[in-house]
Amino acid sequence: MSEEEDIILSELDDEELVQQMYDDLYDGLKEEIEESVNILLSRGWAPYKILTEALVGGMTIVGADFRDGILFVPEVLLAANAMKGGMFILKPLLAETGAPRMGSMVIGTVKGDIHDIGKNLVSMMMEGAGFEVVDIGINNPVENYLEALEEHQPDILGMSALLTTTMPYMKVVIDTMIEQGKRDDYIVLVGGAPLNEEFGKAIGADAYCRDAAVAVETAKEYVARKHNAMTA
Ligand code: B1M
Repeated sequence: MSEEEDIILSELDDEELVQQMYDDLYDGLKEEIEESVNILLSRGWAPYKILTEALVGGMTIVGADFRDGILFVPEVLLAANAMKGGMFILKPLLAETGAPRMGSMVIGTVKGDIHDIGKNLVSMMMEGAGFEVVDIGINNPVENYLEALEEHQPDILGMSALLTTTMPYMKVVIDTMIEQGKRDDYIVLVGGAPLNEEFGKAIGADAYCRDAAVAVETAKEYVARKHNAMTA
């Protein structure tokens, strides 16, 4: 039996357990990640703290080694799958905050891009904050966004991109909305690791959101502004 198999997760203290979760995420061990999430919950950790400190923290390490050619796509897929296992447990807990209904959002990852962990996290946090979220998934051409906007009439359109090659597609979506005279009907928020505030401004989005917490705060602020403008 290897040393790894001897580890009893529930016997580790919080700090050791989080370190172990980094290792387990790195190794794509979904069941272990799920068990650790449950242990941290039973120790009174807030779902958001588990999400950001343990899961996102672990994924940052995976990202660095992926960039440096130490990890490859199959391993990163396993890590992503393990992360999703943990997120699945936290999702209902984040949504259970009893927050009043704040507004609605259609969100999707742009065409050519299949990264969805960040988008899912944003959706979860938005739902937790009282927003109704329609998630249209990954690899969305402009038509998908327009159809979803037409069908659901949300307050907000959210777009996610993780690749420098796919982020310009956000402009295609916004330009099409302008052409069709629909741009000002929605608050457009964009996010994803390669973006920044300048890019958000340059493509005509209302705001760039650095992370899921910022997305929630920005969404609240813009929806309040919109409602104030409507009642003024
Ligand atoms: Co990809 N990948 N990947 N990948 N991948 C990156 C993005 C990369 C930076 C890795 C690296 O080189 N260091 C790199 C992009 C380089 C670049 O463009 N500059 C890269 C590459 C190159 C690729 C491929 C091209 C690799 C290949 O095939 N050779 C390929 C492309 C596939 C495609 O999309 N067409 C590819 C594939 C994959 C996997 C399928 C293996 C897997 C995705 C699995 C999945 O998502 N289901 C994967 C993963 C997991 C990553 C990394 C390691 C992790 C991404 C992640 O989930 N982060 C990533 C490296 C990295 O980012 N460090 C990498 C955790 C997540 C919580 O953070 O997504 O940033 P993030 O979301 C944050 C914020 O950005 C923000 O809030 C979130 C929560 O705080 N946010 C929003 C995100 N979207 C938002 C939307 C909003 C608001 C905020 O709307 C309102």
